[in-house]
Amino acid sequence: MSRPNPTIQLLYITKLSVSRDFAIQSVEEEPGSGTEPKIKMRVSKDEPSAAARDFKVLIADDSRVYRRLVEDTLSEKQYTLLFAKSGREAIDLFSEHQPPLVITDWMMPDLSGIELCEHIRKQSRQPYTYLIILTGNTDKDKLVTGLAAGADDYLTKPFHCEELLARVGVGRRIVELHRQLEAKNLLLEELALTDPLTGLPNRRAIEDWATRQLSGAIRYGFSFWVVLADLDHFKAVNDTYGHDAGDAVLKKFSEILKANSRRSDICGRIGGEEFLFILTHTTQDNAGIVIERIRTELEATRFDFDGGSLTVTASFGLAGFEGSQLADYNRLVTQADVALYAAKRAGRNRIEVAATPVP
Ligand code: GH3
Ligand code: MG
Ligand code: MG
Repeated sequence: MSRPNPTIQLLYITKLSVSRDFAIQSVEEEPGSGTEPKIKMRVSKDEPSAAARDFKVLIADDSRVYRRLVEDTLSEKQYTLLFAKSGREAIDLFSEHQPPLVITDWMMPDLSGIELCEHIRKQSRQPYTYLIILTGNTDKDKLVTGLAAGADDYLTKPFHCEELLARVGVGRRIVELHRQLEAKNLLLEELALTDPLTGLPNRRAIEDWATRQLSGAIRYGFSFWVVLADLDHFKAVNDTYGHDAGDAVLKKFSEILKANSRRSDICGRIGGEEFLFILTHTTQDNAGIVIERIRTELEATRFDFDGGSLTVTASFGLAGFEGSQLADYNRLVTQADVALYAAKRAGRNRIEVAATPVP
C-alpha cells in the first residue's frame, strides 16, 4: 500500500474518517459548512517510544470531532488515551486511571474544564498531573482564569497538531521531573529515618511509629512495651579490637533484634550502642520471653576477629502496660531507661522491668 503524500493536504471530513497515517495540523470551520470541519493533515515522521505507551492522557471534550482530532494527533506517539465526553465522565476516568496528563475542553455540558482543573488540583495527588486546557476561547482573561484554576498550559482551537504534540511533550517532561523528584524525596525521607550502619530505623523513625501506635494502644486498649537495650562494656570492644570489630558487633546485634521482632513490632538503633525495641499486643510475660531470647542469642554468639575472639552481652530495661491506660511515649522511654540502668548496676547481661506504674 502506498503511503500518502507527506505534503500538506486539505480535505473536508464528514464522517471523521481520518487515516492513522496522518497527523492533524489544524482545524478550521469552513464558512457556511455547518459542523463539518476542514482539516489540514500531514504524515507523521516520529517513531513511537515504548515509554510513551505507558503514559496515560485523558482527553475531556464534549465534541466528538475534537476528541477524534486529539486522538489522531497523539496516536502517533502511542500514548494510552482515555476519552471523556463530559466533565463528570472525566472525573470518573481520572479517579480510576490517575492519568498524569489531562487535556480538557473549557465548555462542557455538566462541568467546565475550569471546574475539572480545580477538582484535580484539590485532590493534590502524587505524582503531579499536568493539565492542558484546549478551548475555542482566545480571550486573554480566560487564559488567566484557566491558569489560576490550576491549568499548566492553555491551547486554543483549532490547534496546530505539532504544537499540541510539543506541549504534551513538555507536560510529559514536567511529569517525569516530578516523578524523579518524588522518588528522590522518598529516598531522602527513608535515609533520614534509617540508621546507616545497621539499616534499622533510627530514633526519629521509632518515635514517629511509636507515638502513633501508642495512641492506638490507649484508644483500643492493647498492650505496649518499650525495651531499651545497651551493649555491655562496649567501649572495651572498640578499644581492644578496633572500631570495625565494634561495628560488626552492632550489626550482629541488630540482626538478632530484627529476627526476634514481629512485623507488627519495631526495633531500631537510637545511637551508639543503644537500641530500642517496641512490642505491642503481647503480655509482659511474653515480652520478657522475647527479650530473654535476644539476650541469650547475643550471649551465645562468638565474634572472631584478627586480634582474637570474644562474646558480648547486653542489658535491657522494660517499661509499658497491658490494658487501657493513659501513657506518654517519652515517659515510657525514661522508665525503660531507669530499668536499663538498674540492670547495669545489678551486674549487666540481664533484664529489669520498670517498677513505677505508668500514671
Ligand atoms: P556500659 O556497659 O556501661 O554500657 O559500658 P559501655 O562501654 O558499653 O558504655 P560507654 O557509653 O562507656 O561506651 C559506649 C561506646 O560505644 C563508646 C563508643 O566508642 C562506642 N560506639 C558508639 N557508637 C559506635 C559506633 O557506631 N561504632 C562503634 N564501633 N562503636 C561505637
Ligand atoms: Mg554500653
Ligand atoms: Mg551507652
